[in-house]
Order: sequence, then structure tokens, then C-alpha cells
Amino acid sequence: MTRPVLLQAIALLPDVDRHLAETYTVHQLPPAGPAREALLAQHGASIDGLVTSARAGFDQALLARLPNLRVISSFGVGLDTLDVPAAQARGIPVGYTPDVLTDCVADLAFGLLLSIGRRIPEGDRYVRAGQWVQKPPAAFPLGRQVSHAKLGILGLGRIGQAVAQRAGGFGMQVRYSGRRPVAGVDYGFEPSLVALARWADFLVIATTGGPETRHLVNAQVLDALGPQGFLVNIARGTVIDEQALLRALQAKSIGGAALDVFEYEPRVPEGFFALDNVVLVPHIASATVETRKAMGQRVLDNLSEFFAGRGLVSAA
Ligand code: 8YV
Repeated sequence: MTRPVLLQAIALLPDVDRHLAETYTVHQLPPAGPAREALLAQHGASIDGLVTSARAGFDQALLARLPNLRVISSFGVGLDTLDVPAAQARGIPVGYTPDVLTDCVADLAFGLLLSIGRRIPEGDRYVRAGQWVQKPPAAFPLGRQVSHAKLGILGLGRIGQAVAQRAGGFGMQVRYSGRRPVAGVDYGFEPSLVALARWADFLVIATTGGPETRHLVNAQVLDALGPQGFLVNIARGTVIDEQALLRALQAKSIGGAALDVFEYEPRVPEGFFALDNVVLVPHIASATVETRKAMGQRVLDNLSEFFAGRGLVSAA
């Protein structure tokens, strides 16, 4: 039996890439340019499956070069870079990796929340710079208590709910906003994001990306969060008006922000670098050994189930 032919848009994990190479005939997709054109011209029509990720995504133009494509398997839960409707219009199922990363992403949300509220990275810089020795005792600025604080969550999906569960351990009050109330949860629903921001001490962004949520967190929401409020984003950079956030942090009109995601990754506006009231990490919410392994396994399982004639484990 001939092996299915895959086009791999991005390297995943060494073990996953090895498994793909051992099981399928794999062509690596070169970056946009003549090499990509040549590969697609030569092999585009032979491709059965596309392996991609939330980072690499795929668009209609790529699909058009793969006339016999039958399945797509993406590494990640985010669908904002994946033209799922274009795939579905051709009857091509799109596999992705929800659930297996929920805990890790929620863990990082709390890590960021504690980091900015309790000034942990700032304290680390303080000690390393020798300032603890040089400055008077108690010169380091006070942080904000996390236990018993008010937590607002934008987007109470799988990840938002996992954040809310963790908040229970900290005795926090939780309210949320989103398109509609979520059935079966006890947390209070706040239809207005501005009102949620005004109420919250910490506002965690856990909604999906894409055009519907672009710049939902704008200057008005940041104003409502106010100088005692902190923003945490583990969703997509596009949900926040990044320039408005930079201005708010510079003016100290919000307490602080902790960001895993940015509007134009991996580019982060340099204005953030000079500020102590922001924590910046390079999109690492799912980046643990355990979770990335599980995500890679789901990418493989979605493909193997499909090629065995069954449904995908997780289809978008
Ligand atoms: C990954 C993500 O960093 O799952 C997502 O949507 O953004 C992250 O888990 C990404 O998939 C890696 O490409």
C-alpha cells in the first residue's frame, strides 16, 4: 500500500517529526518564495494531508495549490490563522488539539497574574541588580494581594473555566464576559466588558482570536480597569489594542499587564521594554514537555484516524 503524502508547514517536535517521516511521505513546505513555488508545482497535486500549527496556519491560496488534499492536522487549539471555512467548503476535515493544553494555558495565566500582581519578575531584576543591598530596607514597592481579589475573565470556554477553577483555590470572586452566558456555571455573567473591567482587580483574556474579537480590549476597557487593575492575556494579541495598552501602561492608568501573546508576534513594541509594570513572555502558555507531547500525539492521532477511515479525534 502506498503511503499517504503529507505537506508539513512547520517543524513540530523531533519525535513527532520523526514519526511523521517514518509513517508518511513528507514534503516540507519552504518559506514563501521560489522554493515554495517549485515544491507546490512539483508535488502540490500529490498531497493528501497538510500538517500545520496555530502559528503557521493555512489560507485559501495554499489550499488552492493542493487540489487533492483530504485532511489537515494542526498543532494548537487556536483557529484564527486557519481558514477552516475554506477547508470545510471542500469537505476537508481540520484536526486540532483542544483539551490537552487547557491546564497548561490556565497555569500560565495564573503564573502571569501572580507575576504582575506580586511583582515577581521586577523583584528578580531588583535582586540581580544588587538593589536589595544598595537601597533602604522596604524600598521595593508593594504588590497586590491575589488571594480574595476579584477576577474578571473574558471568554469562559475551556481555558477560561480552567482559570476560574484555579481562582477558587485562591478564594477569588469570579465574574466573566463573553458572547453569551455559559450554561452550568455559577460565576456571574457580565454582558458589558467595560463593567467587568471596572469591577475586576485582575482581568484575564481567554477568548478566541480572529476578527470578531479584534481590539475588544480597547482604551475604554483599560480606563475602566483603572490604576488598581491588572490585565493578563493568554489568548491572542489581537484581542487587545496593543498601542492603547502601551499608552495606558506608560501613563500608569492601569496597574499593570502580563502578556504571553502579541499583535504581531514575534515582534513586541519596544515601548514595553522600558516599563516595570508589564511582564512579557514569548507565547509559552502551552510550552511544557508534557503538554507539547500531548499536542504532538493529537496531531498524529488525528492523521492516523483519518487515514484509517475513521473520524478525527478532535475536528474543528
Ligand atoms: C502554540 C497556541 O504556541 O494552541 C494554540 O493555539 O497558540 C499555542 O498552543 C501554537 O500552537 C504553536 O504553534
